[in-house]
Amino acid sequence: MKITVINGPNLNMLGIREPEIYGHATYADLEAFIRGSAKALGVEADIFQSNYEGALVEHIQQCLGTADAIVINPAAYTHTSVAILDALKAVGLPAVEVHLSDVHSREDFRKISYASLACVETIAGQGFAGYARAMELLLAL
Ligand code: CA2
Repeated sequence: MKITVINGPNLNMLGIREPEIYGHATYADLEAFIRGSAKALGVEADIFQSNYEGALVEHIQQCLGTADAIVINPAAYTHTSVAILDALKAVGLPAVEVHLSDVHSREDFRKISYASLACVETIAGQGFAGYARAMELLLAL
């Protein structure tokens, strides 16, 4: 099974700022965690990060025919992007939305997720473990 993991804007800043919310681990640590979890589950993981909405949309589109499922943390675009929602709907692959922090216990605007409308599940507040859980869920589908 091939799973594409897509991370949105500012996640490349992990470990550099706001450790009280996102922890001390870096984006490279997150990539290593995802690769390790994928290996343990016996799935192939392709990991992509961008700060640009259009690049995220294009990467979602490229999943058509190249991936079996998507794990996505759209970061701030979660709360604003109809384009990312439409791209997820367009490819029609099973997708799970992941957030490192518990978006439901933060500011009101973080409680709104457009991406969730195209996802089978949302996992929030579990840190890196949320990505492993998302891959596990997709494998079980
Ligand atoms: O909790 C999450 O995973 C989020 O998707 C992270 C986004 C935020 O906008 C969402 O509401 C929830 C932020 C991405 C990471 O931003 C950082 C900023 C500074 C330092 C480290 C990370």
